[in-house]
Order: sequence, then structure tokens, then C-alpha cells
Amino acid sequence: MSEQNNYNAENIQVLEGMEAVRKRPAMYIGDTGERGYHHLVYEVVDNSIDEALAGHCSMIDVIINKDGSLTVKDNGRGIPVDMHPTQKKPAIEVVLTILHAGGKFDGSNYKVSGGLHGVGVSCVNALSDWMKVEVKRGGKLHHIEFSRGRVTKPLEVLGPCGDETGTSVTFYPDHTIFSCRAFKWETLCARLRELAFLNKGVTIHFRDDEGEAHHEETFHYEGGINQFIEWLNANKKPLSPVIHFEGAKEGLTGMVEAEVSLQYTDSYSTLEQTYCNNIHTIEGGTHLSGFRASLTRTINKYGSENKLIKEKDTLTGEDMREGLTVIVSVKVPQPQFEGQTKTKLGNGEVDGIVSSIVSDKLMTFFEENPQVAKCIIEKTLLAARAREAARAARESTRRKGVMDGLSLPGKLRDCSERDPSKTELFLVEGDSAGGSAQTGRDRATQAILPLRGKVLNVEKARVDRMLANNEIRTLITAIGCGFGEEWDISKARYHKIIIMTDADVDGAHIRTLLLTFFYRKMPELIEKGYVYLAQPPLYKVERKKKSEYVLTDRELTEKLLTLGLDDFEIKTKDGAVLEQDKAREFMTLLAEIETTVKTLEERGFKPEDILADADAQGAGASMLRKQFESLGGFGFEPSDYFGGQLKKLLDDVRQHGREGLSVYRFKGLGEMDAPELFETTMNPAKRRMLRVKLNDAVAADRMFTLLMGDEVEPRRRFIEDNALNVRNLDF
Ligand code: 0RA
Repeated sequence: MSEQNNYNAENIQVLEGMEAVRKRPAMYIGDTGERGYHHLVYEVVDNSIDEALAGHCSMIDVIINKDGSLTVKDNGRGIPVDMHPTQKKPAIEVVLTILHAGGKFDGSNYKVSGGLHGVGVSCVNALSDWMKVEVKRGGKLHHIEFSRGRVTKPLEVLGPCGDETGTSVTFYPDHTIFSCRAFKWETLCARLRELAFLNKGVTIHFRDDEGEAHHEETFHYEGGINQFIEWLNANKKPLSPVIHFEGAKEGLTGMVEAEVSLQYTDSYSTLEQTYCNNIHTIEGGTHLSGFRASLTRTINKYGSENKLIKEKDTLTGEDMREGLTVIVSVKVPQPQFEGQTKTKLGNGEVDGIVSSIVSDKLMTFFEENPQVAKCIIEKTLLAARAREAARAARESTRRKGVMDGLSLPGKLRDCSERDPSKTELFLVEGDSAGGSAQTGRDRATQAILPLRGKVLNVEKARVDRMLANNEIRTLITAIGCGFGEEWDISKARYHKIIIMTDADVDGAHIRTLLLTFFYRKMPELIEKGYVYLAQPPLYKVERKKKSEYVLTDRELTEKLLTLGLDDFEIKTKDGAVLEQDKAREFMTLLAEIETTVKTLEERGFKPEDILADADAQGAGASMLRKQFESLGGFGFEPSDYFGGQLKKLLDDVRQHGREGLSVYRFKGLGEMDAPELFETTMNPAKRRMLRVKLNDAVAADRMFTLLMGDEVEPRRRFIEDNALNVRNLDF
């Protein structure tokens, strides 16, 4: 009787816990958008990483399944399946249904990893439409199923499993809770790669069975964060080898472990990535401040002792970090996370621990490598001089009143509204488009800044040169936040800064130059979500005097195919007539094949040969294979395409779609008159825009050095590798 009562009491606790998570999901996983959706994966993977850190697991498989669910599988010890002593049910059920029971509930080892909120896999269970878990342990394969946190199939043994052990968790997020609909390959890739760098030796294998392009990647780094640095700096010119420090010291709540890897390159930017217990601490914290303090102290000490730094040289910490790429990774038993996004490490003692580890070992490194030390200090001195020159230049312009917003640049056509949350600044390429934009705009809220010629590439210029550039100065003044030490986001004069460039190569270049400037020099604008890309239409389609604008090549193709399929019958090889929807799917596939084939041919490949060669590698080959596999699904062979029959069918349908239609391709913004530009691209009620996001600082840094830096060969490779993707992205 008492046992029965006890059981009920426990059960109520479980149900209440799971309900609490479902009622306030954001409290547990941050939000219910894209972030929270991917956070579910990180929570599950973290459990496997914990097994790896404890030395019991070497392989982790992550698979996005065809049905949109996701599997995380490891070869660890397996979640315990025996009866839980107090809860009177299998331990695995406890782990998956009781909040915060995900860790080692025997209390033997603390959880060092853990997702951002460290809520455990039971939260993922509560927020999943269904979850299936398989455990290989004690010679048996076990299986249990849940729905929205409740057991739907109790634990059962499916059969023997020999001496294998491990856990496999498959879950399908509850779409009544999340607004996000699918896992993103790139997002998960970035995090899994990062985890593999941070936990050297672990192998993480990642596969996407859902998406169109069949992605697959394996992350395994014996070199850990040293290899992370090499990867980050792959497209930069190194000035030093990768330098590595590690150590452990007793903290307030147990052993604090710290690991630091750094390298100087000839770049003018700084990349600092810090982690606590595998969590990316975006806002920094005590580990970062400890590192910075010791770097500054050591460079100053070594420099002055060796007469490389004179008394008159006034170096700042920022000067010493120019060209620096550094990873700081600490393990803290009871981390405190602070800050707006709870990604700032607060444990005070970590500062001193990190700085003492770095100071000792960095000094030794400088003493043993005087050439490298000299090179780093010389770069530091140059950075300081450029900063001084920039400050002097700023002083003089301030005296002339250029920077304080009192005198706005003459080219700026400002709006009348003064409340920045209501105003927009359009950065427009060229004078003619600038003219149309100026005439067509809503004068109350829309300001126009025409940009002449190419914007300076800030990736290749120090501050002094940058501030000497007119275009850049105009931008800084118009935006109103100041620059460098005086930067103040609250002074932004517009909360929407919209880059409006032509849809051609020059336009793309100017857009990238502007984005480089914002990303490197005003990252807070991007973080706040103030930067946008306008989406001017590529085509104007006219039919029976009615005109319509089309934004992308893909949309045009779709339009033509839909119109073309009107009173047109498509038959498969065996003579069956395809239904409307199927026919459209088939024609879209043919159009996609055409694009891939064309791109490959332009690059000197023979698509037919690639298809015939089972060993062919690369994005092009896998895309082709996938597409022709789908073609097979319609009963056609590659020869039907390459023989010309299907190509002709596609042309006929498109041609039919074009009948009575006129399609005009815009060559630039300047071709649109003022009302047309406003209606299609600027009118807040009708336009489509892209908001520039900074999801992944690492990816962005690599991309900008790649696209804007000095190294030619990696850039060529990047563009070649991405040509297919770029086409398919309509970008
Ligand atoms: C609790 C205790 C033990 C292992 C685990 C949980 C565990 C959880 C997950 C989740 C995904 N993979 C996992 N692998 C292990 C310790 C078991 C023992 O002492 O043998």
C-alpha cells in the first residue's frame, strides 16, 4: 500500500516536471525558435560528450533522419537500465523523465559539459512529439519510447547485443511548441566541429539523410584546440607558431582546468573564442579577462626588458591583440553564467588561475623564441602608431565638426523623423540608383546615402588608412555611433541600415565590402539586427498588360513552368500521365538538373562521366547523383537527359509558359524609375529584405578573411567549391 502511494507520488512529480517544461519551454532552453530547436540536439550530444570525457566513449554519430527526426548515438556505457532504488522504475526512465536527473545521479562525477542551460535530456524528451531510446548494456539491447515526456512503450529487451555498449536517442521535436521546422546542416556542423576541437580524440560523425544535398562529415582532431587555431587561421599568414598552454589549479569549488591556444597572423583583426565546460561564452568573462591581462603584462614586461618597447610607446591591450587568434577553454566545477544572454563566465577565481598559467608559460616561450617575440612586438607597435594617427585624425575632424553628427555629410539625403526606431538608411550603389531612391523614397523615414565607386576593403587596411577614406568617414558619420573607443550603439541614427546594390558581380562585391566593414568595425550593428540586404527584383514579367516582379531565377523558372504546364500533359516512359503536382515536381527537377549540368560544364567537367564514375567526389558529383536518383524515381535514365529528349521537354514547357509573356531582366537598380524602385524594393509594406545575422562568429571570420584577405589560392577553391551552392541559393 505504501509502495503504491510512493509510486503515485513519484509519478505526479514526473508529470508535473514534464508539464512545467512544456508550459514554459523558453525558461528551459532559451527560446522556441531556431536556437531552441538546435539546442535540443546539443543537450543530447552533451550527454555523449560527458561519456567521452569520462573516458568511456570514442564515437558519436549524429544523423538527421529522413522524417526530420534526429538521432544521437554513442558507444559509451549506455544509460543504466536496472531498477532505480527509490523511484521503483528503470533508471533510464528516471534519467529521461525527471528534470536534472540526466547527469550521473550517483553523484560520483560532476557534469563538466552540459548545454547552455544544462537542463538535461529529460527536457528534450518533454519537448519532443516522440522519443525512442535504445541502450546496449549488459549483453542486451533495450528499447523504450516516450511521447511529450510520457512513457508510451515501457522498457523492453529486444534481444542480445554481445559485448557492445552504447546509447542511441532519436527524437522528433514537438512542432506545436517550436516555430522552427527543420534542423540546419550548417548550424549543427559548426557546433559539432567545435565540440570535436574542444574534446580532442572524440570522433563525431554527422550525416544528413533529410536534406536535398546528401551531406556527410566526420570531425576528429587529435590536436584539439591547437588544430582549432590552425583551422581558424587556414587563410591567414602566420607570424608565429601555434602556442599552447595548459594547467590546473584548485578553485573555490574544485579543480579548475584551463587550456589556451594562440597564434599571431598578419591580419588586422582579432579573434578570441572562449569556452567554459564546452559552452561558448560569447560575452567573455573572467577566463577572457585573465588571459588578456596576462598577455598585456607579459608583452610589456618582455618588451621593455629587451628594449623592444621604449618608454614613450604607449601600448594598449588592443594593440597587442591585433592579428591574434586565441582559444581559451576552461573546465569549472560549478560555473556561474552571467550577462544578458547568460554566456559570460562569472567565477572570480578563474581570472587569476588563467592569467598565472599564461604568464609563466608565455614568458618562457618569448625567451626561447626571441625572433617570434620581436615580430609580435613590432606588429603591436605598428598597431599603436596607427591607432594614434587615427585618433589625431579624429580629433581634427571633430574640431571641424564632422564626427559629432552636427554636420552630416553632404551626400546624405536624410529623413525628417528623428526617432531611430522608425528610420532607415539606404546605402545605394551608384549615383543614378541613388537619384531614383532619393526621388522615390518616403522622405519622413527613409534616408539615402549614395556610395560612389568601391568601398575600402577594411580587411587589408589599418584604422588610420580607413579613417582617411572618405566613403568610410561618410558612413561613420551618417550612422552616428562614432568609432573605435567612442563607439556608442545608443547613438545609432537609424535602426535599419539597408544595403541596396545591383544584382551583378560589382554589386555583390560592394555588398561584401560593406558587410566586411560592419562585421569587423561595427559588429554590434549586426548583433542588434540593424543591418539588412535589400532584395531588388531580377525580372519584370508582363502578361496582358499586367506586370509582376520576380526576385530570383528560381522563382522565374517556377513561374514559367507553372504557366507552361497549363493544358500540357507530361507522360512517364510507360505512358502514364503525371498529375499536376507531380508534373511540376518533375519539371522543377529537370530545371535543377539543367543548372547543375551547366555549372559543371562551365567548369570543364563532363557530367555524364562524373555520373558514370562511382568514385567521383565533391559537391557537384553528390548533387548530380542525388538529382539523377530522383529522375530514376520518375522512370527515366541519365541517357534520356543527356540524349536531349528531356532537355527538349523542359524547353518546350518553358517556351509554352513564355507565350504571351514578356520577361525583362533588370541589369541594375538604375534601370528602375523612382516609383518602380520604391514599389519593388523600398516600400516597407511590399518589399522583401534579408536581415544580416551573426550566428556563427567562427564561420563569418573565416569567410571574410577568405573573401577579402590576401591569400588567392584558398579563395579560388572556396568559390569553386561553392559555385553550385551559390547558384542554388540564388545569391
Ligand atoms: C547515467 C549514468 C551513467 C551513464 C549515463 C547516465 C549515460 C547517459 C547518456 C546519454 C547519452 N549517452 C549516454 N551514456 C551514458 C553511468 C553508467 C555506469 O556507471 O555504467
